[in-house]
Amino acid sequence: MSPTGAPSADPSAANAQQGAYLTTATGVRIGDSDHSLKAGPRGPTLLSDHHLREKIMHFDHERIPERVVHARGAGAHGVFVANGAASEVSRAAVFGKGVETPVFVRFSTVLGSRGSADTVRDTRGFATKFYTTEGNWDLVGNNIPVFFIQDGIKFPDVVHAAKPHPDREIPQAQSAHDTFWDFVSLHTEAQHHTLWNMSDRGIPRSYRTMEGFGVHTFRLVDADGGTTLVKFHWKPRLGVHSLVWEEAQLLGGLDPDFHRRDLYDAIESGAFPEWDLGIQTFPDTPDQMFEGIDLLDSTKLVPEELAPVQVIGTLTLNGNPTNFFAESEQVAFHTGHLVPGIDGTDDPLLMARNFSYLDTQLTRLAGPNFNQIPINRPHAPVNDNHRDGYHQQAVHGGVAPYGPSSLDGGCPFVAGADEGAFVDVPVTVPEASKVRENPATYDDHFSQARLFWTSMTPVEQEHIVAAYGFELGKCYEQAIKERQLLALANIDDELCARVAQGLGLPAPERTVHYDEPDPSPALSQVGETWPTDGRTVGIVVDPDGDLESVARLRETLLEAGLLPLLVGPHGGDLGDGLVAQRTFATARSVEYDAVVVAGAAPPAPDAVPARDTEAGAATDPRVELLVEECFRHSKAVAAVGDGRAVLDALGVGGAGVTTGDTGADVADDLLTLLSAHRVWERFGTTV
Ligand code: HDD
Repeated sequence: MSPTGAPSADPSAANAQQGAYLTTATGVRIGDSDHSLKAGPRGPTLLSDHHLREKIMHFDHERIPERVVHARGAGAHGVFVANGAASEVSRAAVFGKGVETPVFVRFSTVLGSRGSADTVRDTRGFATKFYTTEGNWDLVGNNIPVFFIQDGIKFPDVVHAAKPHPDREIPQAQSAHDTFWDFVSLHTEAQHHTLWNMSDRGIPRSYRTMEGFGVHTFRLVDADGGTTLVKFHWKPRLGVHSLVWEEAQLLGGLDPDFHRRDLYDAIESGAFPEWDLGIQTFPDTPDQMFEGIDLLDSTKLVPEELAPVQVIGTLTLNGNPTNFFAESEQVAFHTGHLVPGIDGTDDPLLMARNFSYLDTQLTRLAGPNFNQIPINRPHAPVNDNHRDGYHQQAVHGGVAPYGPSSLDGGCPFVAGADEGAFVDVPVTVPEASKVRENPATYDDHFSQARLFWTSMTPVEQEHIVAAYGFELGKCYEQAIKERQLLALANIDDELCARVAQGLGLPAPERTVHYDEPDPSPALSQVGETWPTDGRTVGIVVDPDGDLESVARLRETLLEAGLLPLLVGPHGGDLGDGLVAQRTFATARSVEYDAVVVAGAAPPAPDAVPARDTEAGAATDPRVELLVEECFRHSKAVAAVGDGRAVLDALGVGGAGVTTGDTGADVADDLLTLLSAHRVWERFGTTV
C-alpha cells in the first residue's frame, strides 16, 4: 500500500527490505557498513572486503538509460470507473458499467533529460496503464490532440531536430533553437502541433489541469464484432489551465519540480485529481473519413462541435508511488498493449509506435522480460510460452512451452472469442501496390492550424504571438526565421505580421490557399469558471497586525478546499498560534494562484536593500516583488487592513484586486476570481 492507503506495487514482490537487519544482497547480516576492511587503520584496503566490493559494484550500476523521449516525468496510481456508456460500442470489460480498474498514469515532458525542469514549453505525455481483468491496456497519449508527423518513419527526424544540438548539447528541454525551427518550417505538416506548443497548452499550470488525448483514431469492437472508430479524450475536472511564460521560466529555476511536487502534494493531501474519459465516435466507413477529415492523419483533430465527446468513465489518481524508480521509472507503456474490444487503425504513425515501444524497452529495461517488473505486471493471469531471457523472474514448470503440444496436458490452450480471446478485426485491406507515398488528404498542412488560431480568444492569441517571438528570437539563422514566417503567413496574415514585427523582419505573403475552417470554441481555455480545489493562496502576515482576521481567512480558504500558506517576516510562530509556512526569504509568487497582503509588511531584518516608497514607510522588497509578479501574471491580489497601503504604494488596483478591513471581506471575491483561473482582462485585451 502507498502512504495514502491507495494500491501500489508490492515491494515484497521484489524481495526487498524484509526483516530488520541490514544485509548483503544474499541476505547475510552486516556488522559494519561504514568502514572498509584495511590492513590497519591507515593501511591499504583489502581486496577480500566482499561487502565493499558488492556495495560499490551495485552503486556503480544503479543508473539505467533514460527514455529516449519523455525522460522527465512523474507517475501516480489510481482507479478508472466506467459508467457503461461505451459498452454499446466495445465489448472491453474495462468499459462495463460500474467496473473499477486499477491504473498507473505517468505524465511527462518530451524533450528534456530526466533531471530537466517541469515547466518548459513542450508537449506533455499522458500515459495510462489500465490493469484490466482481460490484461493490460495502455492508452499512451499527450496533452495535445495532434502530432508533428503523419508517418512514424519521421520520428527520429523530429526528435533529433528538437533535442539539444549534437555539438554542444544545448539547449536543454527547449524548442527555442535553430534545428527545431529548421525542421518544422521545412516540414510543414508539423505546423499544427507547433502552434499548440506555442499556445498556453505548451505550459500547463499543473498535470492536474491538462487535457489528455489518445491522438490516433482507434477502433472499438462490440460483442457482435461491430466496429466504431473513436478518439479518446481525458477531460480534467479542474478545467484546463496554464502558466504564463514568465512564471514558467521563473519556475524552471525556483522550483524545477513544480509539476511533480503539485501532483504528489495534491494526492498526499487527499485532493485526488480526476479526469473524465470521453470518446468521439465515427462510423467505421471504408474511407475512414469524417466530415472531410482524414481519421488516419494524426496531424488533424475532429472539432468537438462536429463530434461531441461522450463521457464513458472517470479516472481518479489516489496513490503516490512508494518508490520512484520501481514505479515511475520502470513503468513501460506500449500502444500495442490492447485488450479485446479495443483495437488500432492503419494510421502510419500508430503502426510505427507499435514497433517502437517494445523495442525501446530492450535497451531501457535491458531485456524482453520487462512485463514481469512489478509495476508492469498484469493483474490478469499470465500464461505465455515466452521463456528465459535476461532478468527472468518466473520459474516455469512443465516441458512444453510450445503449441500444439501433447505434453503438459496440452496446456495452455488458445481461447475462442466467447472465452475472452483478442480477435483481430477482419478489416478489408484495399488492393494496392507497395509504395512509399501519402494519400492526397495528407497534403493539407495549414487549414487546421488556422482552425486552432481562429478558435483562440484575443488574449490567447497574444500569448501565441509572444511565444513565437521568443522562440524565433532565440534562433540565429535568418533563413530559418524567414521560412517559419512564411508558414505563419499560410496560417494567418495577422499572426505572421505580428511575429514578423517583433523579429524586425518583413511579413511574407501567403502562398497556400484552402477553404476557411469554422472555429472550434471548445479549444479555448478562456471564459468558463472551474472548481478551485487545491488552489494555493499566499497570505502575507504582519505579526503585529490583525491575526484573528488572518486566522479566519485561512480557515475559510481551507474549508473551501484551497491551500492557504502563511508568509511571515520570519519562520516559526507568528503569534496567536499561527505558524509561518513560508518567509519573505522563501516565498515567491510563482508558487501561488493568488496573494493576500494581510497587514503592513515592513522590511524584515534580513531584507536587502529596502526600497523607499512614496508613503515613506518602505515595504519589504520581497513582498513588493510578490505582489508585483502576481499582478503582472494576472492573478488575484487582495489586501486586508494595513495591507491596502502596500497595494496603494505599488499602484496595484483595478480588475482582480479586492480589498477589505478583514479577511472575511475578501474571501468570496478571492474564490470567484480563482474560479476563472486568471484575471483575463488584466492582460490588456478584451476577452
Ligand atoms: Fe511516443 C514514449 C506519447 C509518437 C516512440 N510516447 C512516449 C511516452 C508518451 C508518448 C506519453 C512516455 C511513456 C512513458 O511515460 O513511459 N508518442 C506519444 C504520442 C505520440 C507518439 C501521443 C503520437 C501520437 N512515439 C511516437 C512515435 C514513436 C514513438 C511516432 C516512434 C516511432 N515514444 C516512443 C518511444 C518511447 C515513447 C521511443 C520512449 C520511451 C518509451 O517509449 O517507453 O518508444
